[in-house]
Amino acid sequence: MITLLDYGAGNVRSVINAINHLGKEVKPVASPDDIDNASILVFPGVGSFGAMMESLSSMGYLEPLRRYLLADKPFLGICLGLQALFEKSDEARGTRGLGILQGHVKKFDVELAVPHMGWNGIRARQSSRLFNGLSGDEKFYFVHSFHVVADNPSDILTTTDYGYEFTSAVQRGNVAATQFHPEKSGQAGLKVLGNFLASTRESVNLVSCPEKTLLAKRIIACLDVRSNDQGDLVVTKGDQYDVREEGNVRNLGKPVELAEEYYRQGADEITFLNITGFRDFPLEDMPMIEVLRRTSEKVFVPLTIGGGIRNFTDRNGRVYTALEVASEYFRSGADKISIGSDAVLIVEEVLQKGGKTGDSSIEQIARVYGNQAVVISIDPRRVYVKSPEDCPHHVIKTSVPGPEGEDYCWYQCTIKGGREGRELDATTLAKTCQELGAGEILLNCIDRDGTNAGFDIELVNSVRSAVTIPVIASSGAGCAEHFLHVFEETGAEAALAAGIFHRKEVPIGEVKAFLSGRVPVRPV
Ligand code: 1PR
Repeated sequence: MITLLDYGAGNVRSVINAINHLGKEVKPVASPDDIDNASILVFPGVGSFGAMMESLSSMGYLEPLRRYLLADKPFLGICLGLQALFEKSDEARGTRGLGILQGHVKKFDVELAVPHMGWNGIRARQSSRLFNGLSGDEKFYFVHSFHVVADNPSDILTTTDYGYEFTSAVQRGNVAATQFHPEKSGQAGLKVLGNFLASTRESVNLVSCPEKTLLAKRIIACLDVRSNDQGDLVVTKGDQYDVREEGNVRNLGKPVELAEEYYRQGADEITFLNITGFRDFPLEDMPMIEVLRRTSEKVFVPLTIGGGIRNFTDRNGRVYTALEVASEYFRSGADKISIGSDAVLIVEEVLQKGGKTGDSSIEQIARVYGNQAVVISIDPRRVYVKSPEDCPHHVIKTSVPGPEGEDYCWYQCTIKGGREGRELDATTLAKTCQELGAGEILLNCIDRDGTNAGFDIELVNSVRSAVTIPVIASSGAGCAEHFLHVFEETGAEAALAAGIFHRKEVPIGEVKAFLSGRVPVRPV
């Protein structure tokens, strides 16, 4: 029996699913005694350092946890569960950590996107039983803005490079902890977790030791999901957001099966967009929750879900907050949620009021689940203008002139799946959402969606240069070269596609094989 320390802050579903997948049962900690009685303890920290330490303290877990660690019983900390082992963190000055390991936690000080999000390598500093079956060339999934600085070099198990070298895993006796998420790192991560759970494994060295580790450019498969006219939940795909063909909703397959297939092919992440979420309330659309639950039992890479995350009053007058909707998605296995229409309305209000309110869904969800868990999905459409003075929005000079020879354009935000254009541009939206606490931008493009004409490089550059959080370029991929273009010509951290994967034109493995050696990718 594996004991899981969950202080109720967020998604531990993925960790439970991964442990179950490895054939072990999980018992969540329900009282301080459960920690004293544990024989193998896994601690996936979620949220922020201050909130985590406060919760551990108020639930009476701090002392039993210290006792457990000082007794050198088998322990695996994940992400914040690694940071908790240290003395203090810049994220919550004045709050003490467990202090089992000497050192502190500091924010990334780099000119790169923060959070450090995606698949990066490791360089081993010592042998470990966690390394059985690994070569040292694998990449693991990271998502964090803070990293530990260990005073004692003998505690460092691995380091990773992101702007500079930082400690990505620690080990002292039977206590180990990783900054990366083994439960979200595909087969390599499952090996690490499996090695930890099988206490009999011997300590081994990694054969390979990269001179420099590189953050991979992520390839994301997107599944637009909705009910068809027969009421079945299907993966569909639009051309410029029109998903109907001869009057019927295009049916490209079953969501769970397709997600599993893309995981096997080497997708670095899977995104589900509940595309009618703006009109059908997701908590009444339970099949989508079920899709997420079943997918997360078999797919061990990050899962994002979007659609319908907003405040809602049902027909009985019961009020649901966007935070409640998001929480249900996280409980069902989502690692990130994406907000589309509501983000536009929130930013309009912020701009109108001249500042944040503190209670928007973006701020609330980021506070509870962390910035990295909040993705903003933008659905912009190109609007041509003759000169920048013609409109109050963020205008760019374009190399693709408009129908009347216009040399300038702006990208208009839309809501309700592109049905309604608003007086707001994509760049302003992205910047404002970052200020509100969003951790990533999913940048679609209605003009390119389903066209196979390639990503809109001008749009990606315009938004990428306005924010410091990662940007996912989306819409228009028609061949492997398009992925190379978007990575070479913009600073996008990830590229998302749907149609070419669904139509089986270019499998994910082929995209990665083409990119390999040109840009860093996670090997399939
Ligand atoms: O507004 O918070 O309820 O979220 C609704 C979500 O559903 C938004 O993220 C929005 O992008 C998405 N959505 C709504 N309507 C559609 C539609 O197609 N009719 N999906 C839609 C479109 C675009 C991507 C697509 C890429 C890549 N989103 O999902 O996968 O364009 O396609 P390609 O590679 O085939 O070109 P809310």
